[in-house]
Amino acid sequence: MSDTVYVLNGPNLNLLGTRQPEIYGHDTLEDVQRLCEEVCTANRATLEFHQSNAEHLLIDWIQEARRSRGLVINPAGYTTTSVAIRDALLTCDCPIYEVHISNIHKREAFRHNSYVSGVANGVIAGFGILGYRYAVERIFA
Ligand code: CA2
Repeated sequence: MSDTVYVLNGPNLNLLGTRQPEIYGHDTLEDVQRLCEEVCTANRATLEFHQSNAEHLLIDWIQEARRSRGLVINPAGYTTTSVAIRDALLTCDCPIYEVHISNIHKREAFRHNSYVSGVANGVIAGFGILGYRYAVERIFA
């Protein structure tokens, strides 16, 4: 097991803070990275923080994370579509936490059925970007 924590972000999350602030808030993905970095630094761990709009890149990072300390993932739009991301997560030996900035259960029905939740150790939704901090803290708890 390595002392690296992976935090992965799916499609369009690079736009965080620039659109739909009523749903996603005003913080940017750099702010999210800073939160995660603080927790990792306090626990003498290394952070691998990534975002991609490409499913295959997310899968490559999940495979890298297989023997890491833990993996936090906001699959964004791939949450409800990607069997391939679920399959990759199933190969992981590390704890997996799924994070959503918004409360997906309060939103449209098509956002409710996550392929990831059934293979995650925990799911956080609706806590804004603090959800990422809680998930990374849980890895060290
Ligand atoms: O609440 C979340 O974190 C979501 O994973 C965000 C996804 C959405 O498809 C999920 O249902 C819930 C959307 C990410 C798009 O992010 C944007 C952020 C700001 C502006 C535009 C898009």
